[in-house]
Amino acid sequence: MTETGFELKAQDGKARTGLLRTPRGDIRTPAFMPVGTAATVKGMLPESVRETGADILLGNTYHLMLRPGAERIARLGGLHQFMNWQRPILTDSGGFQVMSLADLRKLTEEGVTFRSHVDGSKHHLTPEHSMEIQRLLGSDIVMAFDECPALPADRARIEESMRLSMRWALRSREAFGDRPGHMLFGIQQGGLERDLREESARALRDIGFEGYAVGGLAVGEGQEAMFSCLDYAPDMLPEDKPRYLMGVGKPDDIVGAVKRGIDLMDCVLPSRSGRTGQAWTRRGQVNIKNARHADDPRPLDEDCGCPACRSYSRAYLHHVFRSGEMISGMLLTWHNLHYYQELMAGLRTAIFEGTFESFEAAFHEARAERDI
Ligand code: PRF
Ligand code: ZN
Repeated sequence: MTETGFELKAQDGKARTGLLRTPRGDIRTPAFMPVGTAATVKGMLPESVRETGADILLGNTYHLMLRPGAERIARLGGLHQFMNWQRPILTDSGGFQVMSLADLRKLTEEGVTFRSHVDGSKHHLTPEHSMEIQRLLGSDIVMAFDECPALPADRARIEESMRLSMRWALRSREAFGDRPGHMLFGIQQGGLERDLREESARALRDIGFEGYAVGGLAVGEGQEAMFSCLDYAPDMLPEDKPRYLMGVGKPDDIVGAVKRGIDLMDCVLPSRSGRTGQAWTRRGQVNIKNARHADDPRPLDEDCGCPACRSYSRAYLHHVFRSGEMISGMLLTWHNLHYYQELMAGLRTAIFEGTFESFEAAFHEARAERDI
C-alpha cells in the first residue's frame, strides 16, 4: 500500500509549499478544502469540484452520524463511494459541531451528550466513538476529538477546556491506533493564551500525530487577534508535519495564515456565500443581488476562467438570483470555489518561486481597486 507522508518542497519566509501524500492522491499544499458536510459540496457535482482544482474535501462526523448514519455509509461502501468522490477526504471529529449546532448539550470527562438538531434524538459522542465513526466513513485524514470554547472566554475556561481536549487527544490516538494509509491529526487549543498554546502543542507532540491542527481560532476574536496568535502558534508544531487551520476563512485570512506557516484550511464561505449571492473575486467581494448589476453585460470577473464567468453576464447572474433559480447558487459556488483554488495555486507558485511578498502585495492592491 502507498504510504502517507508530507514532503516540503520550498519555503519563503514562514510560508511553505509541499505535497501531502495519501493512497487516494496527493494534496498540493497550501491547500483549501471545500466543505462537503452532508456528503455533498452543496450545488456542485464532485467532478465539478475537482475541476475547480480541489485535491481534498472536508466531511463532518456530526452530520453524517445523525443522517444517514455511519454504519449505513459503511455498508454502502464508505463515504468516497457513497458521494462519488474518490480523492482524499478529511473528516472533522464532531465535538465542535455538537457545540455549535446540537441542542441540550452536556459535557463530561467521558464525552458529550446531546440532542440531534435534525430530529431531537439523543446521542453520545466520545473520542472512541468519533474514531469509530470516522473509520466507518473511510476518512483519509481523521481529526482527534476536541472541545473548542467560543471567544471571548475566561482564561480558566480556556485552560480547563484545552486540558480536557488533550486528554481526549490521547484517547483518540489510542482508539485510532495505527492504520496504514490513514492519518490522525491532533488539534491544538488554548485560545489566545500563548502559554496554553505551548502546553497544548507539547501535549500533542508527546502523543505524536501525522499532522497538527490549530483549533480554537476564528471563533469571534477577529482577524488581528487571530493573526497575533498565528504569529507563534504554528511554530510550536512539528515543522515536518502538515499544519491545518480549522474553519478559515476569507481570502485575506487565507493569505495571512499561509504567510504564518499554515498548510491546510477549510471554510464554508465560498460555497455558503455562493448560495446567498456573494461572489469573491480578485477585485474584492461582489453582491450579485445589487440592482446595479441588472443591465451589466460583463462577466463577474473578466480574468476568471470558470463557467459562470466564461458564459454568463452579471445581468444574468443577478436575474437568476432574484428569481430564486437553482442555477444561481450553482454558478456562484462554482465561481467562488474556482477563485479560492486559483488563490491557493497562486500562493503555491509564489512560495516555490520565492515571490510571496510581491504576491501578497499584488493581492491586496487588486482588492483595493474595487471597480465592482
Ligand atoms: N475544532 C474542531 N473543528 C473545528 C474547530 C476546532 O477548534 C474550529 C475552530 N475554528 C473549526 N472547526 N474539531
Ligand atoms: Zn468565475
